[in-house]
Amino acid sequence: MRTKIISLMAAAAGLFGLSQQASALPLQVYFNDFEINVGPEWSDANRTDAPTELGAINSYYHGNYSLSDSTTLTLTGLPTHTQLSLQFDLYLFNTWDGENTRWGKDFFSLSGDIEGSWTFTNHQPEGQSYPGSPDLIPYGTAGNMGATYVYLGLDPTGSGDEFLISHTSSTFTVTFGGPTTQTDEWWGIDNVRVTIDQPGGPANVPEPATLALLGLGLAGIGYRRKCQRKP
Ligand SMILES: [Ca+2]
Ligand SMILES: [Ca+2]
Ligand SMILES: [Ca+2]
Repeated sequence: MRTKIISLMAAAAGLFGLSQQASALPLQVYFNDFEINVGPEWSDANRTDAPTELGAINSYYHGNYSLSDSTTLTLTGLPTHTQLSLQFDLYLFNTWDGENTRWGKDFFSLSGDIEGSWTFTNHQPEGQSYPGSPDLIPYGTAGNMGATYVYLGLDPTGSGDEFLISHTSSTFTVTFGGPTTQTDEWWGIDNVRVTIDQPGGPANVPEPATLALLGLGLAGIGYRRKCQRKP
């Protein structure tokens, strides 16, 4: 499949228009750049090494997917929170046809706790429903869409946008869904990051080291009381 890649377009989730804020939530509860593995929190384990030209930015990503393929992220046991932010990079490979009705429409969708669906194109005159403007990074040598990719979103400096939602459940689930009814385009995701707020401020959430010291303190109290009961 790699040899069939003639273009690549990438987008960050936040630029889909739900939010233009930089991530401001303080507690990161999940991150995966897929360099090691996909992980059991995902419903599917596909993992692909990126083209050489992407190597400086990304290497492995979660994909490839096409047609009605989807992959679902499920996080459980989240601490108390009222807001949740999702960020990720989306790589769109080959000839995405956007709003073109003969060869599309080609959709990428989110469902579950975050809902949305957008068309993308890298060559059709009808355009796309996705409102953002990608950054252009040269890919290959020819100056046409077949030899370029478009990169949007989370960059190596860590900036980028996000989906920011009201969320209180201890479980978060989102499905990244298929783009198209055809077979000549596919996608992958990378740098998936989930952050939550901390009601009352970070000071109310003990860090692991604090919890360990607290545990030692309680153990010490128990030991002292045990000793005091001895005759
Ligand atoms: Ca990666
Ligand atoms: Ca196409
Ligand atoms: Ca198509």
